[in-house]
Amino acid sequence: MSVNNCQLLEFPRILDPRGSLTPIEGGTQVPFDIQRVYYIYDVPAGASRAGHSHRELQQVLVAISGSFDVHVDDGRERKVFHMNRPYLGLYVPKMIWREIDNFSAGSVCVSLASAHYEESDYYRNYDDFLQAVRGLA
Ligand code: T46
Repeated sequence: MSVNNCQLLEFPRILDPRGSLTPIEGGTQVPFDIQRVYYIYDVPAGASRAGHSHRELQQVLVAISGSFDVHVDDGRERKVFHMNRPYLGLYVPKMIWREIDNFSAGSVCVSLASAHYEESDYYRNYDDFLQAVRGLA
């Protein structure tokens, strides 16, 4: 898997004098069926999240409110995405190391995930991730 497979997805925006609405449908706006949604909020200044990879899980990360940076790494190349629009999602496929930092005050990161939570799906140690990536290459 390559960081070039990490892509920004633009979701529909239904603009209205009452406010804006963005629908996200699994299998249509995101390239998998959504099995789980979780969100990260109340992040203290200077904190970072993630710092791991998934063996199989695919996700889409959305800055529903505020902004943050997502650093992605395939073991060879790295990229950074600054997320700051509620109608943009970052697709992160399996076997990509990710870290999230630079959260603005009050920001909320929503994750749409392709599977239920499974701790055995994680690489939480970077060296283990690198070994796995090299083994697959
Ligand atoms: C990711 C980034 C963006 C659960 O019980 N259920 C869940 O669905 C999740 C995601 C976590 N947990 C438990 C596991 C840990 O005891 O919540 C605790 C914190 O999880 P973690 O340290 O993995 O949180 P982050 O913010 O470092 O990472 C999470 C996701 O785990 C990960 O898939 O890509 O958000």
